[in-house]
Amino acid sequence: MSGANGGETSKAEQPIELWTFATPNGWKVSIMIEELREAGVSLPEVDVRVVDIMRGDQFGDEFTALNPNQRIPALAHGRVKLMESCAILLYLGETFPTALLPPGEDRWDVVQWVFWQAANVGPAFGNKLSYTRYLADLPQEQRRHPLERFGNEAQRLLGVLDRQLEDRRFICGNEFTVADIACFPWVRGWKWSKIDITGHANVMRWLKTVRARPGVDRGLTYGAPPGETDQWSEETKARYARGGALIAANRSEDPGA
Ligand SMILES: N[C@@H](CCC(=O)N[C@@H](CS)C(=O)NCC(=O)O)C(=O)O
Repeated sequence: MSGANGGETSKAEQPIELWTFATPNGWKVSIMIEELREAGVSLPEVDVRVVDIMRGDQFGDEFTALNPNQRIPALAHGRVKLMESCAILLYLGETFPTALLPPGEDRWDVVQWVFWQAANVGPAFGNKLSYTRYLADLPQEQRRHPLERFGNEAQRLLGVLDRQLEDRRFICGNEFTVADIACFPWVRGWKWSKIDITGHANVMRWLKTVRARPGVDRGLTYGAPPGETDQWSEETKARYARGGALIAANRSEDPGA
């Protein structure tokens, strides 16, 4: 891309397009953007494009060209086009250097926890949520095994996280990093997914500490109905339950409806 002086426009000047929706994987990236701002990074313009996954926007041509996997979030920045929320966290962390993604050997500690979230927490919590809220109409005998399997796995993962947080303020030590950003939105939704975290005192303390950060607070507002950041209205719950059920059944609402 050429700048006004005919040279390469720097990354700091190229607008960022964030394609997202108000869900845990979407909030990872909006929290990252706001935490970078909190850390003093002067980000380029961020153009937030809402992909309403309950209407099937993720299957549209424009979004599919950006993200062949047809899941939010996705990000475009200059020539870089990215799917997968954790890849986006690492990209933003490297492009705009701060303590959120430390350099050198410390980086690997953070990276392993980011992968741990993507490979374990996301799938277990996401599946538990689906069978709890979105596939609630299935016969009980079809739900019993997945509910038990994903519920037990979520508890196992919470135990791992709780032990990691025993003598650390944040997942990788005293600094808040992209590892915390990756894990927080899924753990935060524990009441909605009916995954009881109250037996994990360190996780409860960490959740409160992370939630109190101004960058996290702003990041959570992206796409959320005003005033419903922490507590959805009955109407919003019903909308997510309906939309989630359609997604779980591989259908989406008629965009024209
Ligand atoms: N591993 C992916 C998961 C993305 C994902 O599953 N996104 C959900 C929302 S949280 C989605 O777009 N669902 C729409 C669908 O399943 O059709 C990531 O971390 O980005």
